[in-house]
Amino acid sequence: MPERSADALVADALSGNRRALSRLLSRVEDGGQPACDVLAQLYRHTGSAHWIGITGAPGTGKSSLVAALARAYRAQGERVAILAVDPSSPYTGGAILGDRIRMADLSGDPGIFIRSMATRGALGGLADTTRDLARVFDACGFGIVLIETVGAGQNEVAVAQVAHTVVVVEAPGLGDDVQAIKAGILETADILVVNKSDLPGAANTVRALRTTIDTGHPALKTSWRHHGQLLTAEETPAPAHAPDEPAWVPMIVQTVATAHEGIDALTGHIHAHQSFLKNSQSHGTIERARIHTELLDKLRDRLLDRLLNALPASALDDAIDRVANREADPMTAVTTLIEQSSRTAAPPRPESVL
Ligand SMILES: Nc1nc2c(ncn2[C@@H]2O[C@H](COP(=O)(O)OP(=O)(O)OP(=O)(O)O)[C@@H](O)[C@H]2O)c(=O)[nH]1
Ligand SMILES: [Mg+2]
Repeated sequence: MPERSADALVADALSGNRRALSRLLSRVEDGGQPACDVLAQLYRHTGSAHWIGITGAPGTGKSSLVAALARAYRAQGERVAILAVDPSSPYTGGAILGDRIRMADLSGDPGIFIRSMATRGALGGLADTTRDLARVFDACGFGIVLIETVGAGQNEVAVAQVAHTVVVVEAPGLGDDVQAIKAGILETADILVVNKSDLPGAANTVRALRTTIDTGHPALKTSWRHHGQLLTAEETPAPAHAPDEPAWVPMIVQTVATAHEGIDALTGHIHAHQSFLKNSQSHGTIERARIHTELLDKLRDRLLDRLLNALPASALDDAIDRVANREADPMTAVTTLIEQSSRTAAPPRPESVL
């Protein structure tokens, strides 16, 4: 079957066709120029959805929480998209969110769309792809986008940070100290959930989290930390929030996802964070900081791609050899590579000369 044109596919997906939406998501996930074409058309339709990242150590109950949240948002009349990002184990078929049964009663609902995302290679691009897929849902009228990702390391933290509101899930009994602290994801949290609060030890987990927050959570110093850290320290001239503006301090919510307990409190806190972001004096600054980072990342990627493509096949290997053999230092090798690429770069095609 011939590839549908970007125009037709986008129009069908925007009008609510689920098959078209599914194909659009695949096209975006596959990347390259076809993805760029559809994203360029979709972008102006984005900006109304709230993206909620659900992250935390394996087995804390993220999928259960996502299912419970999806149900709660459906009851509020929202259309809900669920994006499951699993960096380690590729999902197959219906094994969505690692638990078919839990999600089964959601999958017949036309107001819910569930998509799992295999990583296909480099983790570095995962956050980018997640952002692009969330944009597809956003454009297609899903007011809530739930992004589940295992908070296991820096790359997964980057995925969580794509979201507007980051919910970090903890559970009792995962060890003496709070797991997320080790993984470095606690400081990205806007809301902390102690799930499995029906189990012994929940109160201890809450206490440990509260102590951590009270003793110097970055949010107590800057309200824009997880958004603001998109800027490097040198690039950040001053806190993005107005000095007299209250900072957002992460709240702790206890839930029993499997029994739907605490879920309304959680959606309430998510809503409060959404309002905080919207009403914050620094809203525009935060948004610009996010765009700034995304543009720099994309520029870096594109320029690197262009440079590598313009190099003779063995140039990079030769440079590695020279550096390894102490014939050239790394910076000199890079300078040589840049010179080589501009020498061998194909002259611009006439039609692309402005
Ligand atoms: N007792 C209790 N068990 C729960 C609760 N929430 C989830 N579980 C159970 O914990 C197990 C893991 O739940 P999941 O929702 O798959 O956890 P997850 O964090 O998505 O797991 P991964 O995606 O594998 O990291 C399942 O057996 C759930 O039934 C809860 O609130 N209380
Ligand atoms: Mg899961």
